[in-house]
Amino acid sequence: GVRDFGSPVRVNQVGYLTNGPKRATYVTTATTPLDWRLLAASNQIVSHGRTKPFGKDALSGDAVQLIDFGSYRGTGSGLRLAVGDDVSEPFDISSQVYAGLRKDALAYFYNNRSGIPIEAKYVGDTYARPAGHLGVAPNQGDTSVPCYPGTCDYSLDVRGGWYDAGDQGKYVVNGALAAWQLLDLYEETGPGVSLKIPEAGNRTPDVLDEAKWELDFLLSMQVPKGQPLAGMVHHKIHDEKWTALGTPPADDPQPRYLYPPSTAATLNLAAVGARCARVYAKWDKQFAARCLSAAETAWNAARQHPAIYAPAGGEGGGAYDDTKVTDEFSWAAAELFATTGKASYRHFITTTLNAADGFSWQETGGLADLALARVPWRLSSADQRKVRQRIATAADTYLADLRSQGYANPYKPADGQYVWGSNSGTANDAMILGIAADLTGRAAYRSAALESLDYLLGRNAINQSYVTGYGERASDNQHHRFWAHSLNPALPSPYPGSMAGGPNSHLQDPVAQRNLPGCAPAKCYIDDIGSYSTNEVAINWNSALAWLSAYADTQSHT
Ligand code: G3I
Ligand code: 9MR
Repeated sequence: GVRDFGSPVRVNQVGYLTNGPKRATYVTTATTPLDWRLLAASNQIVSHGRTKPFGKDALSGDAVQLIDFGSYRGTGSGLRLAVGDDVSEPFDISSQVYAGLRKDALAYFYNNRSGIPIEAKYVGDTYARPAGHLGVAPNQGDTSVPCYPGTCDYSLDVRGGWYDAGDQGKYVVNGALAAWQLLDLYEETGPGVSLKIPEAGNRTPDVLDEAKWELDFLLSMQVPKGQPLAGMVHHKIHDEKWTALGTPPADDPQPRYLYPPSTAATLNLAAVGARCARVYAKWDKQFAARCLSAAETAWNAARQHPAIYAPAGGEGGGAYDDTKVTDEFSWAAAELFATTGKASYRHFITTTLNAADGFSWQETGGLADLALARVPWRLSSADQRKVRQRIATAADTYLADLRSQGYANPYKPADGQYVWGSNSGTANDAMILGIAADLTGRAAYRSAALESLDYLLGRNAINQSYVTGYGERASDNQHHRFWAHSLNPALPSPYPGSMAGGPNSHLQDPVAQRNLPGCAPAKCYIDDIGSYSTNEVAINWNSALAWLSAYADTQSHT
């Protein structure tokens, strides 16, 4: 049947920063300018103007017009935009719109910790749960995990870390990216907000405590001295078979295995380990030294074993397969150079940022430039300029892509298809825009970074906020084994601040295939717990949201 997307007036359902851009999209076949009204909660008209015809938005197929109400300087809550009889979802205008999301996007990580009870005093009764994977029956636990049969003959204590997503596997490649993004968030915004976590109140910033929970796990995945492939890093640890949705971590009865080391996992540990050494130097010297030593060991091991690839496919866990690791070598070299200043690493930095690739768990080449941008003192002024220029050039493309779409979005895939996790594409592109704004001072980049949040929070082709608890029409049924309320009312819905993967043209699960045949790329999304290819959550997606919402919140003070 025809899907009902609610009001044709599409806004950021959370709100707009008082000092930020304020635009909306109106779905209409009208081709001439129309009158819009901004309504206060009292229904009083506080601003008005004319829409701007846009035409057809390619990736949604919608005919739209644009509304710019940026000239309104007031604040308020429960505001709505109206065109004729069409009225948007309500939203706020305030300097505080991102204060809550900034914390909740990070609270995602505590909620998904493995190997520790999630306590009611931090998350409330509904979300509390016993520790998973410490070997308490029926769990097999992560305290002594054997290698997959026939692949090696030791076991490792790999407790802790974050569960990847809706499943309870733990994967090094994207785990390292997620931890890296939280470390970069810290470098971007400083100590930042306080979180409700057991470590709060120690002398380390809470975001670094949260990242350390994952880093400790990542370090534990390194092959010990004396074993074959010593210094390499196991690609992943996960269940032998998929468990059913609605299986909380502590109830997971599956045997778990360490899967063989890969060059990609090894290099990603080298990269995040190097970043860890720089960031924690000020807070925990011992830990920083441990990170650097593991990173250099990993680097040397990867140089000796440069082509060990994790296979595609498999059962009970994600593959995170990748057979091109020149980009992982380059990212690791850049992070190691940034931290140590050793010239020997420079020569291995072979990639630069480009808009088409951006970055993701699979494409890490662009991260080399983002690493270098954090350490200008290591570069000549000519090289600093080049890095800045490359980041600005990518940002120019994202800006143009955003402006060329009816629903402003820096993510605009060249093949016209949205990929699995497309919302992280939006958020990661926005991160690059934010960094470009810092480096160049160009206001247009800042605006575009902020407008990317509008897309994620409701100004899109399906009037959907993709973040639980944020917006009137927010995702609430993401694919998750514990947050499975829609299957079992005794279990909670996703914790507020959890971002769905988002539209995926390739319809890679049965629920999407059944419900979304023929969908326009930007509409290939369904808020159904079964749709893992459009509606899962993941650490490397929420880390992108955490970075972007922290950036946006700090922009409210500039
Ligand atoms: O690399 C190709 C690219 O060349 C091509 O143009 C494009 C379009 O077809 O596809 C690209 O490959 C995609 C790849 O992600 C990289 O973006 C695959 O089609 C796509 O299937 C793959 O999706 C990954 C998915 O696992 C399936 O492997 C997602 O990125 C990844 O985030 C997701 O991760 C899962 C874990 O496996 C298990 N745990 C949950 C987690 C989140 O859903
Ligand atoms: O729950 C799994 C999810 O985390 C993965 O992203 C997805 C793709 O690897 O697989 C999900 O597990 C499904 C499996 O692939 C097929 N049988 C049903 C599983 C969902 O319960």
